[in-house]
Order: sequence, then structure tokens, then C-alpha cells
Amino acid sequence: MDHEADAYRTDLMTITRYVLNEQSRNPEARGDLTILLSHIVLGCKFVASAVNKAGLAKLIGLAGETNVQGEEQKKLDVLSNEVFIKALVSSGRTCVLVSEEDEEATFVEPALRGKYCVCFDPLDGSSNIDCGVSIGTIFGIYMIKDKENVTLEDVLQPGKNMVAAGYCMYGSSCTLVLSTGNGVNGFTLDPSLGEFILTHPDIKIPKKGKIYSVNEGNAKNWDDPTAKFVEKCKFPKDGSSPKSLRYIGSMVADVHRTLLYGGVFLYPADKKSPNGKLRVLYEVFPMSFLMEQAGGQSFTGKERALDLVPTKIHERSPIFLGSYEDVEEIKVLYAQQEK
Ligand code: FDP
Repeated sequence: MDHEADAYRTDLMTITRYVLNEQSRNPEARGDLTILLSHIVLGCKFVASAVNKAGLAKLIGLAGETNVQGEEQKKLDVLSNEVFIKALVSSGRTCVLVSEEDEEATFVEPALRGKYCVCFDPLDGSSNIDCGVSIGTIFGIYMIKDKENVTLEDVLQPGKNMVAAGYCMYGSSCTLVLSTGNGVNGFTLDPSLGEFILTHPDIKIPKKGKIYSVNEGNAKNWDDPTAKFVEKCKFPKDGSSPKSLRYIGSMVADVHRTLLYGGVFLYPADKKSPNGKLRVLYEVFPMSFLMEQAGGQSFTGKERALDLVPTKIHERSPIFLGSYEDVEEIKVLYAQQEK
């Protein structure tokens, strides 16, 4: 990248401009998705600003601390959830919302209803907030089947039916990665402009990677294919170099690195958690959608992740996602176990 030229760039592709361009490619589009996405972007900017101040919590009273007026402040994940729910409802484009923070789905009141359902985790990786590690918001968007008859079935659809998905990572910079089903693009928040600018156009994940990412502390409970795959990463028998291990423990950050550098991220099933840990609707599906759109794959240990049909809104699933060839190796190991 030519940084000098970048500093003087005057033709900025903001996320709004990008989404409007996408909209104009589809003559039938009436701008509803564009409006919905702009409300999600607003939520992300709010959370980015709150996360930036989290380290000052004790000083200024944020995130579960008491502020100078002696008022108890909301925890960041609770605050983020409220912001997203309000932004999504007020967009007038949503119908059903599923949030990691809320046990029940939110059905938007009829007067404010639109044709989209949004499943989201407002602040994923929140156990990392207090030590300043990157965290993120993840979202997946579906179209409802019948506006007059909205039910939970509208969000219990296979991931392949999503119309858009993305995440926003609050890290050393704030990056929003989005797919509307036509490739994957990354936008970085320019704090001086308050705008997300296209910095990572048409992201493609390397076909094969040099990194594997997993919580190895669970190794004693892994199933055979997972154990064999990790063994292969460390002690390859084909003369290739061992892979490096990188595990942040914050899904957005681990998946972001996987998308950009290649390799594989796994949260497998184990004897203690037969369905793994990660949630289908707002972790597994959006990340799988992005991976496929970037040329990678995503597998549950049984099937293509996006083919899974969830039966409950907070359902979990094992997940293996990343570079096409790396995930292919995992699929072979599971197929061998079946025999
Ligand atoms: P967290 O518990 O910090 O909210 O599903 C949530 C998640 O983080 C993911 O972001 C992360 O990938 C995973 O859990 C980490 O789980 P382990 O601590 O079990 O490795």
C-alpha cells in the first residue's frame, strides 16, 4: 500500500457509498438494506467509542463502575445491546431481532416493522474487555418470509439464506468487515471523519494457511478428528513446516486474523460440550458466510455450516472455518471416522 498517496487520497469510498453502489446494481432494491446497514454502522460507532473509553472506567465511571454523580453505570455488553436494539428498531426495517444478550427474541411492534431479521452479538469476546484485547460485534441478516405472519421460524433459517453478514472489530483500529453476498470488504473507521473507509477491498482468504487457532486447554476432551488435525498441524508428516498456533480467545479477532492471513479457526465439540461453545445464529453463521464469500469454507464436523437448520435461537455448534484446503483436511478426517 502506498501510504504517502493514501494520506492525500481525496476520493474516499465510505461504507455508505459502497452500500449505495451495491444497491444500484440491483434495480429492484428500494434502499431498505442500505438503511438497515447504516443503523448497524451507527451502533458500531457508538460501541467503538464506548470500548475506547473502557480503560478509563474507574476514572470517568463506565462499564459497571460508579460515575462521579454516584450513579451505577451499565456494563459495556448491556449498553451495547441496548444501543443495537434501539438502532435496529428505529431503522423501521426490522421485524425480529435475536441478541446474545436476550434470552427471548424481540418482535418489533407492527408500526415499525420492516422485512429483515437481525441476529447479533453486540459485544462478543466480552471476557476480554478488562484487559484491552480486541472484541467485536457480529451480525447476520435474513429476509422474513411473510410480513403479515412473523414467527420465530423467520430466524430459524439455514445460514445460506442470509442476505448479509459482518462483524466490527474494536481493536488497535476499528474495522468493519461486511458481505452482502457479493464478496467481502473491510472498512476502517477514520476517527477524524467518523466514517468507515474501504481499506480492504474484495478480501480473499489464502487457499492454505500457516496458522491454526484453537483453545488447546480443551485437548483432553477432543474427539479423534480434532486431535488428529491438531497433531498434523504440529507434526506434519509430508515434510511441510509445522503451523503456528495463535489463539486470542475472542472470536472476532481470531476470525479476522484467519480471514486476512489464512489458516483455520476451530471451536470443536468435546466430551464436556458436545455442541461446542459458539452460537449458531450470531457467531457460526455470520462468520461462515464471510468465510465462504472470501473463498474459504466452514464445516461443523458433520456438514457445511451454512446448511445447518437451527431449532433454537441460542443453539450452539462445533465449527471449523478458514482456508479452503485446511478445512478440506478436517473434512477428510471426519469422513474417515464415519467409516
Ligand atoms: P467470550 O467467552 O469471551 O465472550 O463465544 C464467546 C467467546 O468469547 C468467543 O468470542 C471466543 O472465541 C470464545 O468464547 C472463547 O472461548 P474459550 O474461552 O473457551 O476459549
